[in-house]
Amino acid sequence: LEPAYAFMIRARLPGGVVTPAQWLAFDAIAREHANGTLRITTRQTFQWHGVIKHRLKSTIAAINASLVDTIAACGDVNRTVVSSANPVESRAHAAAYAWAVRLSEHLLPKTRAYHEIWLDGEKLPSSGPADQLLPQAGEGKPERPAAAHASLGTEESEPLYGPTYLPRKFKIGLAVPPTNDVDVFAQDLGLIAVLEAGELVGFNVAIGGGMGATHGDPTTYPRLGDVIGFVPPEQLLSVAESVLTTQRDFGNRVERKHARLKYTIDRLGLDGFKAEVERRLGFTLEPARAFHFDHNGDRHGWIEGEDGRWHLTLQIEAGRLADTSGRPWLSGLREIAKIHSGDFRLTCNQNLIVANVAAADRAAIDALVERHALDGYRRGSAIRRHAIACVALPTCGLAMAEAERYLPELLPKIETLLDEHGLADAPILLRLSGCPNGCSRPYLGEIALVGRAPGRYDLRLGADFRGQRLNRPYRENVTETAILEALDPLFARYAAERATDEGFGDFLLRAGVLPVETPRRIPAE
Ligand code: SRM
Ligand code: SF4
Repeated sequence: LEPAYAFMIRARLPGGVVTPAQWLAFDAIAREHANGTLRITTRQTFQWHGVIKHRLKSTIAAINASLVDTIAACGDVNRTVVSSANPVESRAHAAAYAWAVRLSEHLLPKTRAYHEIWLDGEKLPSSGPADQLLPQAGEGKPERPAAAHASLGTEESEPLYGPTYLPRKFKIGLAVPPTNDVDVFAQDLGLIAVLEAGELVGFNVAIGGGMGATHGDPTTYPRLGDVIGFVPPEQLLSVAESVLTTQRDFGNRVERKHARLKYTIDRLGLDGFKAEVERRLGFTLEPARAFHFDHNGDRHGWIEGEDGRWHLTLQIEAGRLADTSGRPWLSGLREIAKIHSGDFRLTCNQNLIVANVAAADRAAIDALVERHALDGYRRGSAIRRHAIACVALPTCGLAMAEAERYLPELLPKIETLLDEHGLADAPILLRLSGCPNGCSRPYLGEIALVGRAPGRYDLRLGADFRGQRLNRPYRENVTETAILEALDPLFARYAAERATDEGFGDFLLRAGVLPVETPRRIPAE
């Protein structure tokens, strides 16, 4: 008799858009095939935990039946492409999302293996909502693919990846300033939308971002991407392909710890890597355009879009949708999906946007939100609204300490401290990771805890709230008591000495608590 091995399944959901019908399908999969929860990830997709081995195939088939697949959601390939979740601002946001879908499709593995193993050779009939948003030919934008999924799984070999795929995972994110909600500088390939008169004219290209590190190994480190130029939309696919294939051909295939693009760039030198990309392209990149980010969080509550539709951002603690005592969130979202005619958008901050709501439908959504205790975004402290935590224990095999399950314990203690210093409304970016792999992008937290051992963390401080500065180590391998003792006097000083609108991380540098010099990469201590 085989033990009941349980697995995690992750959907590929470029840009994080889900229709109500898909939501209902995912919810049913969570209850019937998994552990009764849906988990929004830091790359704006869903994970199902606790899928028993003999149910893997039927679960993946059920996900595919909802016109979403799980191809390349894991592995040494291009992963789910993330894109600014904010559907509010402009048509440029829709265009950026469409590019996320297009990049994701373009860089997919092309062999039939996935379909043969999981779907008995069947292909998906057509795409979901993303397909409808793809820019049309003749608009100075790329042509619409015949059907987003129709070209999948037709090849015998991998035209792009070759027989040995990439040395390591590869991640792409698109940000639409002024919001950096995807943490564009944490991506292997970050694309910063450049808008002129509200229209998308291209992207600044940033390469070499990555968070993962190993405790005690200074040759591993988090790194922020470098902006190397500007690309108009029609050249975007070629640029992405050239960066990816340069990494494919030059990445370290001997030492897995040094296999990510960031290490390839540091080994070849940024100029050397860029020159190789441009050699493959056959042209040089235009100089980068000016850009500015305000913050890398989500804007909670209702926001009106330029077309008069409304969008409600809900705060979902650590992205976990479950029915727990006093928080019937999974059921609440199911009820919303039943009446909602717009779509849902997952954010890279593990939150959820009930998007594209007609003004007349807002009251009904609000009633369901309130009835199911999903209205925490109205009451919670600012630090709670922005906190994110990786999954960690019990399902993550790499976890050294708790993260998602620890967040609800830690938050009230930090809130009490903040309250004592009159800082309840201070939006401070808190990130928890159960190990230095950094799945909550902790090196970009103004306050971050990185797990070392059960109950012990490295405390890191001093990132900005824009995703443009890494934090620095402040205390190593400490307990909760030491963490709170370290934070207390810093909160006191922040309350007394901060300038108007000065962020906590910025203050710590200005006040001399932390070194001002911004290491572009920080060796893991
Ligand atoms: Fe991650 C591995 C969860 C975003 C860096 N990550 C894992 C695994 C699969 C553990 C494993 O390999 O056995 C975790 C599964 C836990 C579980 O039980 O579900 C896991 N990572 C997650 C998620 C679910 C965290 C979350 O709480 O939301 C995120 C899923 C993303 C997605 O939907 O695709 C997640 N992981 C990230 C991010 C953030 C991002 O991409 O924006 C990072 C840092 C960025 C980066 O890649 O540099 C990240 N995960 C890692 C690493 C370290 C990679 C490295 O370069 O060193 C590992 C370990 C590895 O790859 O060997 C890892
Ligand atoms: Fe697991 Fe570490 Fe990623 Fe957290 S940061 S989910 S503990 S691999």
